[in-house]
Amino acid sequence: MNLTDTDPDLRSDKAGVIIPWTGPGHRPTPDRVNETNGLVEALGGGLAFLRPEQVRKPSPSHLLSGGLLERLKRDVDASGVQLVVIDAALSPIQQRNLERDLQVKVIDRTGLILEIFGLRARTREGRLQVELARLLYERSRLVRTWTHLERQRGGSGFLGGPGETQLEADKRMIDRQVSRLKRDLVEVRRTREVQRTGRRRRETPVVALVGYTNAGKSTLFNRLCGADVLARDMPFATLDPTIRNLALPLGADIALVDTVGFITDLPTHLIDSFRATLEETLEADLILHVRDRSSDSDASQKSDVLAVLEALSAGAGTMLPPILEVWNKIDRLDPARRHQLRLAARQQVEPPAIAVSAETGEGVPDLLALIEDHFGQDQVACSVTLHPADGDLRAWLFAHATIDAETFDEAGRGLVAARLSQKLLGRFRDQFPAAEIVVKTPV
Ligand SMILES: Nc1nc2c(ncn2[C@@H]2O[C@H](COP(=O)(O)OP(=O)(O)OP(=O)(O)O)[C@@H](O)[C@H]2O)c(=O)[nH]1
Ligand SMILES: [Mg+2]
Repeated sequence: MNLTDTDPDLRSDKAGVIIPWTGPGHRPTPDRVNETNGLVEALGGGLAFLRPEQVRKPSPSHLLSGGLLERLKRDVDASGVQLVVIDAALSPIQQRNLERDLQVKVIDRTGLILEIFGLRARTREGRLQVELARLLYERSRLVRTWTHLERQRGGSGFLGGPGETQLEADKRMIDRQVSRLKRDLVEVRRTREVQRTGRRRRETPVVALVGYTNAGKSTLFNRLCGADVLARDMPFATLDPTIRNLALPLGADIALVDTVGFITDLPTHLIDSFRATLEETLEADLILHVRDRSSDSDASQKSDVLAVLEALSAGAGTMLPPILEVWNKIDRLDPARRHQLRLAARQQVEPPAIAVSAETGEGVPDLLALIEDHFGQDQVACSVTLHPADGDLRAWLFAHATIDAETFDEAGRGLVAARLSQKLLGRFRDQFPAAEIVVKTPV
């Protein structure tokens, strides 16, 4: 079995899907059912049946047992599906037992999301990251591979016999592949690091679009940048980040980044292997949190997104960048609700919010103005005295700051009036500790 290839069978088969839920209050909302539907359709094979199923007592051996399992078996036989998706977390044992009883391939939510990532990854880094996540996932579930391989080799189950050796060998094989992948990733990232340093040197503020999958990040990205990245009604349409420069109405440039979407129960192996890409988001100067305000699940999606962001920033030991909320898809709401949201957005201070439709463009000019305000906010005005030998200093100022005026006195000293952000001011002081600078009021 090649652990790293996307299983072609999964893509061509119709699937049967169960969304297990436990007690009251956990019944999946229509949006959640839609999401699962979308995830399974993203595999490309279509859907034979999908239903939420209340599992009062999850069985440790199968998750579903008794009548539920019987019914599933009947549906599988009747529809002839070759794939069953259980939209929950299955233990390796549960997965193996279900496969044995149903005689079809069974995957859980993590397996499903990993498959879709596998189909979507385009760049080398994206592919390496998905491969790494899949390997780590497989490694954590090796109990299944063990039985499978033992059966294949006719192992007789002696204590410490061939089966166990095979398990160890499998683990070693995966570990070797993991190390190789990690090395390749370091190499790919080094190349990207060079490009990022270039951006930083130009001091273009970076703004990252972040949000739940399907919230409309790419649609907004395209509208703002006149770009043409894939925006589709399907989960994880975007996997690899795209960056474009964008001129704000008053002329300042920002670099806008479109990123991979988040999802409830994002597999930890995926977070781990996408950490480098995701952490770039944390280096942004501003996060635009795009929310689908027309979705029933908007509130839970928001908290899932924030939980991932907070976990990432805790892991990286950094502060989260400032967040601006973009309340998207308001065109899908009735006029009264739309009006109400527009007002509520205007009143919300922490974080600031703006109601828009990326689809129709409504509210987008206000969004741009809000971004502009944000970056305008921390500008300070200052005047710097330049001596004839201060060529470096002058060059730095002209490269980084907005210059309002430059005058000279009889002694040949220059006086530059400039505006720059607090962040740049800090850097200026680090680099030129002896400079004669007078900071005036914030602009
Ligand atoms: N009605 C309406 N539909 C929208 C709006 N914004 C996005 N959509 C639709 O929502 C779907 C998802 O949009 P995307 O831009 O691909 O969403 P995304 O956040 O980039 O999703 P991922 O890349 O999968 O994380 C597409 O079918 C869009 O046409 C909007 O403002 N109004
Ligand atoms: Mg997208």
